[in-house]
Amino acid sequence: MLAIRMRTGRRKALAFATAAALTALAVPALTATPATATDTATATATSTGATTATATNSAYDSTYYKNAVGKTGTSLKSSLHTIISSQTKLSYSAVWDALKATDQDPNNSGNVILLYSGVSRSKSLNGGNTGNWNREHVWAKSHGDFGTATGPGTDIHHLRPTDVQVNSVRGNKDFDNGGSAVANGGGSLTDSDSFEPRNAVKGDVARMILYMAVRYEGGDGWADLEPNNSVNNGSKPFMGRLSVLKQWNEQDPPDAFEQRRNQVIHDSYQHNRNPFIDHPEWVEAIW
Ligand SMILES: [Ca+2]
Ligand SMILES: [Ca+2]
Repeated sequence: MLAIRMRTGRRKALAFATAAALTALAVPALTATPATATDTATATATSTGATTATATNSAYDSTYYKNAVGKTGTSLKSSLHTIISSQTKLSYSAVWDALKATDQDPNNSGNVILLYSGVSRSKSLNGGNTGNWNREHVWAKSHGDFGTATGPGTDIHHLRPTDVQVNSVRGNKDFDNGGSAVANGGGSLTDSDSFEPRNAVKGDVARMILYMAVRYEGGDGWADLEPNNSVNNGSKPFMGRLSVLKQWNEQDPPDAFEQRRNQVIHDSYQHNRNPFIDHPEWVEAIW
């Protein structure tokens, strides 16, 4: 029953996404794009035997997402903003323990997986020295100047364990394709104005950035965070490059690790969800 319901739901989502693309009279590639993202996400859930994810999406569509399902564009973004803004907020010091749970290595409960390098490292090696892991703000703190006060700077949907030195290389660069290999970066690339994470987390990065754009709309004392197509955003409350983030969302659909992470944040910490992990096709529906 649940599987059938999910398929129906996804077909509806696909129909909306396709209709939106047709309405926009976009280039032909765009009409095919939502189908690819949707199909891949479905296939991933099936191939990993993630019946939980199937039931989860179906259940949340009729509850958590009920005021968003069926919408597109600014209407969808606005509804999702209202939904995900109801959350518990963490202090920056509480983020350490939260990340030990959300990013736990599925093969070693004493370790976390580092986002950019893919390395498994002991949970106890958190800190600021070489060989430690620290709290990377995927939406760089300077892009909107939110720092580490309780708010966007402590929102664990975009905070991830990273190697101290790789974190330093990423700095506050925007995301884009290209550059040379980052030392111990697991295949990540960088140049003077951008950072390209390893393939396995490209979609994760895109969905984190777009979560932040929907969650923070400027009405709560924080900057209105938005994606754009630039790579020299500096301290402006923008993050690029949107066209590339959309590609990454499609080429790297949510996997079991990312879905579990979303669930742990929802169940045990912030009690809100990243909608783009549950519905990657909503990226195209909004942007
Ligand atoms: Ca991924
Ligand atoms: Ca925003």
